[in-house]
Amino acid sequence: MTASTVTTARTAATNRLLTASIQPIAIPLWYGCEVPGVDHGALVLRDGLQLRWISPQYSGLRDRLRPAITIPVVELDDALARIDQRNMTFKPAIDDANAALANAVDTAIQHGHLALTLGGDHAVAMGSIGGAARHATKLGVLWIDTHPDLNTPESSFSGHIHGMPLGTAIGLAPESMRRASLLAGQVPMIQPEHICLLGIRDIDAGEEEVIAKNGIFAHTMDEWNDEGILPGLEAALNHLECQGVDAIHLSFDLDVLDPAFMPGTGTRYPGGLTVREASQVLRYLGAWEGPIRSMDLVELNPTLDASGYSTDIALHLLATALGERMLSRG
Ligand SMILES: [Mn+2]
Repeated sequence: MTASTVTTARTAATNRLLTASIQPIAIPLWYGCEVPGVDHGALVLRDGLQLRWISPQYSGLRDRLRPAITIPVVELDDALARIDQRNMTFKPAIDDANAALANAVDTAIQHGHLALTLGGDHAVAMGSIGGAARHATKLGVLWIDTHPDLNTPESSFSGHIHGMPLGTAIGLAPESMRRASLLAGQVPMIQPEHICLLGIRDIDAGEEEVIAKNGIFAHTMDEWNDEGILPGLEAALNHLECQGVDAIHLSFDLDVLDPAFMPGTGTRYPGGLTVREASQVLRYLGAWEGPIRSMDLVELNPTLDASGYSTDIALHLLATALGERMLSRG
């Protein structure tokens, strides 16, 4: 099966992954996962992408790459003393950063760029989805992650805000996550039926309930594996098309990879994607004709993998998503 069999009617909408100018937006946020180091991941991805395409063979990719924007994140002197208190202490700092991120994503999309958010932890998806949703009537979200991130401050066991971005985006916490909930200008930012979850395998009971109650499209990693990586991906994309979404945000959490390939991330869980499978998914998405306008790559924590292997893989997958191939023939 090829990408062209998936889409027939949506040729007018543009997939920006392989063709648009690329606007990297680094957001060195770690307050959502409460594990320092993932902030460094944002800067490593930002700078690594720039360096990677210096050689002449990559001039086409380099020409698409715009100077990166870096979203300021307030440095709290006592941050390390505040972690794991389950008291939402980092919420104001996260809200401030996401407000700036949403504006940057909004502007990038408006100018026709691919809005590329480089985390940072997954709490940044509140900002990126908020910004992307401002430019869509029905924003679809393709969420490739070990975690559904459908928690709220009320349901979360850990209290870590990086487990709450989708819960916030579908309006489950209009009061307790008030500022974040309003990032798209309306609550909710997106409808649950416009979300596809792929690769989930570390799922809280409350999240399972939200998935069931709202009929959210969800393939666990085992289901995705049994169905086949490309057929499962096609099913998700067909679901988004059938829902009539007019723009798509891709949110890729590196912890969806198997920890054997991606030890440098904070919440590891066995049985994830191989590097080749992740590459296959990203290359398929690039060839697809649906309206992907924005993307997140999140949760790289280089300090958890001093070998540099995780960073290499993250950059390899990022470059693959943006069109880098092993040979120019594809
Ligand atoms: Mn995750």
